[in-house]
Amino acid sequence: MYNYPVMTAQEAARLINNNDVIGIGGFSSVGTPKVVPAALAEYANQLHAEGKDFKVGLITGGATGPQVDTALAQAKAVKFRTPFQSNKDMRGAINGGDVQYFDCHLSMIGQDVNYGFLGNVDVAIVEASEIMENGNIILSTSVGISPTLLKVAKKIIIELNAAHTGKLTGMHDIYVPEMPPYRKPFMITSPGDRIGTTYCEVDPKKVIAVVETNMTDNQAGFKPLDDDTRAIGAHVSNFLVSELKRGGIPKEFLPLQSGVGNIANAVIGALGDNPDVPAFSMFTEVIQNSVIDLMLKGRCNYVTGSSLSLTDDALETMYANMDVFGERVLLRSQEITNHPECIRRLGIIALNTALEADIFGNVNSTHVLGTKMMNGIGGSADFARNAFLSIFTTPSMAKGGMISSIVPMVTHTDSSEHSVRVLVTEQGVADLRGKSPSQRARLIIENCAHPDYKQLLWDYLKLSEGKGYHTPHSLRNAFQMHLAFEETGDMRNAKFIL
Ligand code: 0RQ
Repeated sequence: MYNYPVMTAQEAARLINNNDVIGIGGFSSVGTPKVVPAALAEYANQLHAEGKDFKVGLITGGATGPQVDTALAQAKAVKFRTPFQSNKDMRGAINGGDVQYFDCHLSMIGQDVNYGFLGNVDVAIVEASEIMENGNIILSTSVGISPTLLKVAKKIIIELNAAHTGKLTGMHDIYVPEMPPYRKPFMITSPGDRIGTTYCEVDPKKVIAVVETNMTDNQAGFKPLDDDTRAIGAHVSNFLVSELKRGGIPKEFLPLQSGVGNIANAVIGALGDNPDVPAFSMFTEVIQNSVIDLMLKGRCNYVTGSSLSLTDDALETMYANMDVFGERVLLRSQEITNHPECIRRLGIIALNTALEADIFGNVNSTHVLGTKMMNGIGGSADFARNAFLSIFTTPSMAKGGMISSIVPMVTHTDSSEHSVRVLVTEQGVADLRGKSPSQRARLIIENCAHPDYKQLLWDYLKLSEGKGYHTPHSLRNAFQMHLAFEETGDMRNAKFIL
C-alpha cells in the first residue's frame, strides 16, 4: 500500500472539524464508508455532551448506509444534506427541520460539486476495495460521485474494505467530465462502452487517513411479491411486448433503466420472466437483486449502473460466477449513468415509481401529501425526461386503501405531464402519448384508478369540464381528496364543493 497514514476510525473522525462539509462516497446504501461516519457520530455525541457545537454538511451520491444517515441523524450532527436519502432517522430529521435538506437530480449533484455551486468540500470519505502502488484507488460496490469528491475535496479519508479486495478490479469505468467550455461528448453508443479508467485518481498529498475494514454492505432484502406488484410487472411487460410487436420499439429491443424499491425490483423480474420480451441490456442507476438472477438465466445480457445494490447473498452469487458477470457488469459514476446525453442517445426505456400521479399525468415521487419528504427525486427525472419511453408505475392505492395514488392534482411535481408517457397501476395501463389533458384524464381514471376512487375522480373531472379550460381543474376542489385524508384518515370521504 502507498505510505498513507493508517489509523483507527476514531482517530480519523477527530480530523474532522465542526462546520466542515463532508463528501460521502457510495451510492444507494452500498459502497459507502462505514466506520468513520459512525465514529464521527460518536465523536459528535461526546462533544455535544461537553456542551460544544458539532455539525457537518453532508453531500452524498445518494442513499448511504445506516452507519452514515442513522448515526449522524441520531447524533444531531448534520447541518445540511443533499441529495437522495432513504433512511427513517434522516427522513425524520429532515421533516422535523433539524436538517436543511435540498433535493437534486442525481445526474447533477457531482456536477454541482465540481462547479463549486455548493462551496468547498473539506473532507471526502470514500470506501475503496484496493489502494494501488501509486496511491490511486479502486472503488468498491458503487461509484456515485466519489471520483468528483476525490478531485475537489481538500482532504481525503479512505476506508479500505478487505471484503471486496481484488474482487471488483476492472469493473469500474471512471470518468470525470471536463469543465465547460472544454467538455467533450461522452462516446457511449452502447451500454458496455468504456470511456475512462478502472481506478480513481487520488492526490496522495490530500490523504489524511486510511482506515482498514472488512465489512459487507448488509443491504436489506425486498418485500415478497404481492398481487399488486405482480400485476404491475405483468402490465409493464405485456405493454412492452405489444409495443415491440407493433414496431413502437425496435426489434433489437432497447436498454432498460429501472428505479429503486420493491416495485422496480418486481417489474424487472416480471420482464425477465416474460418469454416474449427479448433478452435485454440495462443502462441504469441501481443494479438490484433481480438483475443478478436474470443474468444467470441469460435473460439480461449486460448491465451498467452506479451501484451493486445487492443483498450479501446476491453479491456472493456474483462473486462466485465471475465467468458470467465479470465481462457483463460495469460500474460508472452517476453523472454518466444518468446523463441526459447518454440516455437520449441510447434510447433508454425508463421505469420509475410514483407516490402519486394526477389525472393529467403529472407525477409526485417525493412528497407525501405535498409536505413530507419521502426519499428524494433520485435519478427518476434524469431518466424520465430523456428516455425513449418513460413509464411510471404505482399501486393505485396506498395505506390499505385510505389513499388513492391517482388524484386530481399532485401535491408536488417531480416529473411533469411532458415527461410521463405511460402510467401503470395494478389496474392497467394508460398510454398518454399524443393525448390532450382531457383525453389523458379519461384514460387514467378508466385504466389506472382503483374502483373505490373512480367515481370521485369522474365527479372531479365533470366539475371543471365544459368551462373553456384546456386543463380542466377546479382549483377549489383540487386537493379535497388530500384534505379528506388529513381530516378523516380516508380520501374516500372527500366532498367536492359545487
Ligand atoms: O410506505 O414504507 O410505510 O409501507 O410509500 O411505497 O409502494 O413500497 O414503493 O418501495 O417502490 O417506493 C416512490 C418512494 C416508492 C420510490 C418511491 C407509501 C407506501 C410505503 C413506499 P411504508 P412502496 P417503493 C432511480 C429512481 C424516487 C426516486 C427514484 C422513490 C412507501 O420509488 O423514492 O425513482 N422514488 N429513483 O405506503 C402516502 C401516497 C403513497 C404513500 C406510497 N400516495 N401517499 N404514502 N406510499 N404511495 C434510482 C435512484 O434514484 C437511486
